[in-house]
Amino acid sequence: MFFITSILSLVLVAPGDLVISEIMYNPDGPTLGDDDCFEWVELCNAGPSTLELEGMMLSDGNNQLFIGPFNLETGSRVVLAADSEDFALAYGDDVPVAEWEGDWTKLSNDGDQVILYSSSGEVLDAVTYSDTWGADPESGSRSDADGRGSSLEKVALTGPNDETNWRPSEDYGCPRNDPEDGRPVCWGTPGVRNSVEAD
Ligand SMILES: [Ca+2]
Ligand SMILES: [Ca+2]
Repeated sequence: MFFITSILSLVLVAPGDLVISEIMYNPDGPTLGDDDCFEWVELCNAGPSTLELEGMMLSDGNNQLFIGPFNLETGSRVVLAADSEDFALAYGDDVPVAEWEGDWTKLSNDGDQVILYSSSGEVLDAVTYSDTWGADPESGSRSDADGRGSSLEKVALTGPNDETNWRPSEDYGCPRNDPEDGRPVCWGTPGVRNSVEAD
């Protein structure tokens, strides 16, 4: 039975079914903490069927991690966290987190690539982000996702992975303030719909 289920999941998953929907690449802000403890990536099942994530791989081109058993229903999201215990301390225990083995895909604070592979090695999604995404070149202010509390969120889940379709999160659910300008800061929306999501 396990064999049949595995084959079915291999057949059913296709590029676009499972998307990288949110990236916390620089939590080194005034309120969250170290990269090694608080980086995370959210995946969303945008396809028509429940997906088994076991054996899928996330890579930044250097480090690779392999996702453990996790059944992700259509429309649902799951988080891969650099450190699941630290993640739970920050966000609570209610956010679905998948276990993984291997090396955390350390996400550069300047820009990096995040590549998601199926268990059969097919590229399902790939994002090459930059810390310029969400920055304001005119004022020179850096992006809210660049160590100021926000994550980077995908706007249209079926849209392109470029700076027109990724923005800093705007959900000011966190009751803390940026010491630079006093604004409330956001830690993103792990496990739930993105604050800037369009479809
Ligand atoms: Ca980082
Ligand atoms: Ca989200």
